[in-house]
Amino acid sequence: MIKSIHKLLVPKREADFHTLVEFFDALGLARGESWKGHRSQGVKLDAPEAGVEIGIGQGFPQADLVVECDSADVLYEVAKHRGFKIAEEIADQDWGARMFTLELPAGAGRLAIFSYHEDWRTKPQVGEGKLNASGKRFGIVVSRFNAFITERLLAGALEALRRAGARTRDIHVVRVPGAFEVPSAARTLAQSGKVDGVVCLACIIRGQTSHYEHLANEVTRGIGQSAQETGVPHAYGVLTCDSLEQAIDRAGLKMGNKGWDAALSAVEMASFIGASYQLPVASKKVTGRQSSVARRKQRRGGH
Ligand code: INI
Repeated sequence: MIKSIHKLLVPKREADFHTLVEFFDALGLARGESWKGHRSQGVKLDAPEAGVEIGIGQGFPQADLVVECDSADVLYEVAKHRGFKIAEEIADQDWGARMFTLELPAGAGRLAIFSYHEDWRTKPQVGEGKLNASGKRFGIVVSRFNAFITERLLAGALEALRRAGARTRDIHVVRVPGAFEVPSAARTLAQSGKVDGVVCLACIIRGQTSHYEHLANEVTRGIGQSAQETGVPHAYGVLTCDSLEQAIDRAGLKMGNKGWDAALSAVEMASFIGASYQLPVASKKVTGRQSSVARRKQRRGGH
């Protein structure tokens, strides 16, 4: 299975290496692994989505690397501010995007940066957080009780946060004895002011306790109350199952892992709440811009 795809840039001068790292940092890519050996050093900068695009025909960006972002205009200003050589000025494209290209230092290639136009008139005004965790900090509270299950939930949550763009150093894991202790630890993390979201992971199995209902209710209530009183998003990754088999099914890595699901809920809510959500105001008539539907149609038809 493919784990990731990275474009390799190897400038000759160390100064260019740092310029490139700072530039991609400034674009908002998330710092991934880095290393420093006796012959080389490197750092990975990850995007929430990456891959290979294969095209044929005309009108493609003339670039070695293509970045899609929320606003090409903002990144255009960043690029100019950092002294990058603009190869093609920012302009509306006939395929519904706004794009510019720049020369990376030391012949590292040409980079195209674009964003699609958004037109609120053609779609309902939907508000939602983004599944982008870059720059966000998360606390994970995980119960040691039923560790066989909860460690799988933890692995799923960590992988989901990393894939959504959170840096490993921005994820803080707290282990507690059992589900009952999860809400108070979650509240402590939320009140620390150092996390944008808390992921709560535990596993309560009916057969294991005569007070299953009390425990499950109390944990659920405690997590909800902490979320509401602190204003910090808490995600509920607590399995309440009739049997160990059921718990195993819900803690499978990748496919059906409640820890993974909870982590993505925390990312979405951290983005929504972190953006101090405001109801969008009906937009003025936008001229010269395409609707997203037209954009999609046109995109299917090519550049
Ligand atoms: N804790 C769990 O996380 N899951 C359980 O199924 C469970 N059972 O079965 O009792 C459990 N009990 C421990 C509880 O959460 C507290 O840690 C303990 O009571 C100490 O406060």
